[in-house]
Amino acid sequence: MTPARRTSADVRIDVLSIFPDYLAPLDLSLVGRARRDGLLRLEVHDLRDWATDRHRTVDDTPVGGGAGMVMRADVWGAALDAVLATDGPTPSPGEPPRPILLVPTPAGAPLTQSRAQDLADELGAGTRLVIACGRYEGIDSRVAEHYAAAGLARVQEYSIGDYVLGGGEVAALVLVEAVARLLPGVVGNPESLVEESHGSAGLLEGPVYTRPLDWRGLIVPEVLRSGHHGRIARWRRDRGLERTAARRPDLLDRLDPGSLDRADKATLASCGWVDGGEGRLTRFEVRDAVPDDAAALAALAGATFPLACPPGVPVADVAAFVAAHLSPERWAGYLADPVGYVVVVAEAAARRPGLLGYVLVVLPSTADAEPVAADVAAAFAQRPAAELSKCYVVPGLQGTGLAGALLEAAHDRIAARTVEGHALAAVWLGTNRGNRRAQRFYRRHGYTAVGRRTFRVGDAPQEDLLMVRRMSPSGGGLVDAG
Ligand code: J9Q
Repeated sequence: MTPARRTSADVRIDVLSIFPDYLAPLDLSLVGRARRDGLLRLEVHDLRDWATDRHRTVDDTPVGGGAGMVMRADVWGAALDAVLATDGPTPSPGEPPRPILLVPTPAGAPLTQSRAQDLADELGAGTRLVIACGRYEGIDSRVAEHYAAAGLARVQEYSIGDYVLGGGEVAALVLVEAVARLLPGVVGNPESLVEESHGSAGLLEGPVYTRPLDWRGLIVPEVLRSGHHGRIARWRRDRGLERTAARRPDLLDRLDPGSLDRADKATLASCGWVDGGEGRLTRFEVRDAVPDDAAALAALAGATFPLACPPGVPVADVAAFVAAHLSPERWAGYLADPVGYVVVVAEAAARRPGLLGYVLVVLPSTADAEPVAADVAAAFAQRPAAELSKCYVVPGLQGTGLAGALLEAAHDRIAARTVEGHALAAVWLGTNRGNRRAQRFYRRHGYTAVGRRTFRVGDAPQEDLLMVRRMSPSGGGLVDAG
C-alpha cells in the first residue's frame, strides 16, 4: 500500500499583506499549477480587512521616535487570530502540529535550501505555514513575542538576502516558490531535485548550452559534444568548482573536503584552495617572491629540503647543502636577480600565516647556454632550457594539489620569459630515482624521463632521474632536435 499523499485539504499556506495583489504571481507557473492540481492550498489575505478605523489604518509612528512607521500589533493580532482560527490541515491522530509563523525581515536568519526543505517537510507533516508580510519599518515586535510565548505558533523571522526591499511580499513569493517545488508531485521530474542535492551539493553549477551549436560564432565546448559521459561530468564539475571559487568563496569555507575527489582538489588548488586538514579548505595565494621573502624562504627551504633527501645521506651533508644553497643570504641573491631566477611562493591567505610552498627556477644566462653538467646537457637537445631546481610544499599539504598549482604558476612565468630574444624551449629537473611520488607528480604535469644524472649532496653522489618538459609542442628556442 502506498502512503496517502497530502492534498490541498492538508497542505496549507496563508499569506497576509496590505498588498494582496502583489502575490498574484502565485496563480502562475509551478505554484499556480500545484494549487489547481490540489497539491497545495494557498490563501492570500488583505491585512486591512482587520483594521478598525474609517481609513483602515495599519501603522503608527515608532514609540521612542525615529523615521518611518511601524505596523500596529492590534491589527496584526486580530488578523492572525482570525486566520489561525480557520480550518487548517485535516488533523492526523495525536497532537496537531503548532503552526509556523514566518516573518520576512532583513534582520531574519537567511533562507537557505535546507530551511526550505525543513518547511516542506513540516507541510508534509501537517504543519500550517502563515507568512506575515510587513511594510514600513516592520511589525510591532510584541506580535512575534506574543504568538511564540502563548504557544500559538513557532515564529521564524527570515531574510532572502542582504538588501532592502519595500516590504516582505517579494520575500514571501520567494519562500512559497522555494518550498512548494519541494512538495511531492509539484515538480514534474523529481530527478531535477535529486541532482541538486547530490554531486554538486554546496557548489554552484557551471554553464549550460543547447542548440544551435554555433551561435553568432560562439561554439558549445567540444567536450559536451563528445558523448563521453565521464569527461562531460568532470568538465561540468570543474566549471562549477571554478565558479564557486570565483563567486562564492563562502561556500568553499563551509565545504567538507571529504566530499572531494583528487580531481576536484586539483581543480580547486588551481583556484587557490587546498585541503588544510581539520575538515576545512583553506585559501592560498600564489605570487612571485619579493626580496622581503628571503628569510621565510630560507626557513621553508631549510625545513623541506632534508625531507626530500634520499635515505643514507649524512645529516651533516644535508645541513652543509642547505647552508651553501638555501641560506637567507643565498635567497637574497636569488631574489635580487629576477633575470637569472624565477621564484614563486604559495602563501596562506588568512590565519596560519607564512609560506606554504615554493618553486625555484634557474634560467640560462644565454640562449645557447648548456645546462650545468655534461650528463644533463647530453640527455636532451632543447635550448634554451630552464632548470626547475626546487618545488616543495610543507609536509601537511603534500597531495593537496598545492605543489601542482605552484608548478603550473612557474610554467606560466617561464612561458612568458625570453633569453636573448628566444622563448624557453624546455624545463628540466633531476629528482631522486627512489622518489616515485615525485616522478608521478612531474609526469602528470607534462614531464618525461630522459636519462639520469649524478647529483651531489656532500660527498655522496646521488643518482637522479632526469625529466624534461617542452614548453610548447612546436618547441621554439634555438634547437629542437629531441
Ligand atoms: C520585509 N527588506 O529583505 C531581505 N529579506 C527580507 C527583506 C525584507 C525587507 C523589508 C521588509 C522583508
